[in-house]
Amino acid sequence: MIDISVMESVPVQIDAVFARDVAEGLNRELKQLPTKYHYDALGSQLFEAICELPWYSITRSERRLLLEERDAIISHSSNPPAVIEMGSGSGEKVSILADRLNSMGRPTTIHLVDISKTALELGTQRLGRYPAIQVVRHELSYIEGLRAAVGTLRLDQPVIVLFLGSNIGNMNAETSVQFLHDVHTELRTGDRFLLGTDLVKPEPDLLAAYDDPLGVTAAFNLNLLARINRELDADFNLRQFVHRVLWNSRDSCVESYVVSQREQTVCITGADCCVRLVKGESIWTESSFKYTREQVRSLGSSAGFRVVDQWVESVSTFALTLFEVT
Ligand code: AVJ
Repeated sequence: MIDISVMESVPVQIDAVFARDVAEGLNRELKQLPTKYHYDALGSQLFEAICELPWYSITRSERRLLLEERDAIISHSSNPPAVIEMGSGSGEKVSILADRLNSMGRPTTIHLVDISKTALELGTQRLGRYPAIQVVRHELSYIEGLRAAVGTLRLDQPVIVLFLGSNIGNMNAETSVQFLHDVHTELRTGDRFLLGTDLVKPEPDLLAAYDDPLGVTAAFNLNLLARINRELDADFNLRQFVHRVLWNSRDSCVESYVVSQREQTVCITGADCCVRLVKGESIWTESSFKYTREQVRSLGSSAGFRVVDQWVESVSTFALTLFEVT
């Protein structure tokens, strides 16, 4: 006799760091889950879908600006620059620059830094069509990946580091200043840094961007619970949670939560813990900070960068700011 129940139970390989982060966040007074865990294979694909939503303008605005300004961005020296993108995702943004670099005909290297394997695969595939571009991937966190990429550069090769898509928006004021300091530390005089930031806009527009009527963002957010179920052998009942967002005007960020629809206990076996949730209790999952143009410039300046230029997409207000290490 074959024991079907044994055959059907898929062994769960527990990632100890993920387990610890989840247990730690859920045992806080105000429950939270780390934002970066949204991006498993499904989460990465859901994010790509978000970028296509009419209510989420970041990606389209940035694409327009990159297309319009790519010569100003990459042609500051006679040598084509090496490009390093932190958080490259599917590689769609960097491919706009790659296309131009490729047509310049002189070989260069693009480094993709991302914690998502799926993202790196998509990015490598996309850049594969440019013969003059060599692609190097780094499955690492932003700064670790930046350091690894910088370590491979020739001394005479200019570099431009990209941090696009308002990825910086997931960092609070303190963390973002520290982060830009860390980026600055890794670079040499003359190196450039291009930062994409979403700007403050009317509240209804911000809320629709993070709570779209198709429910794609809700799926993206709730997938975090589904991922914990899959990878940490937990029993979140997804039908008992809803996606909620609010605009925090004091801190200037959109906050995302998953909210428990009733009193319930959830066990995360792989993290050795059970947590009790009351009806209406929120688990914080993400903050997306929004800036003014001046705030972006002074953020870079306070980290030691010189502002070279800033381009603003006026329709939906998004900014690309180009910095240089002096
Ligand atoms: C990838 C952090 C820029 O905050 O706008 C999109 C992620 N979350 N919709 C953002 C996200 C919900 C996104 N970033």
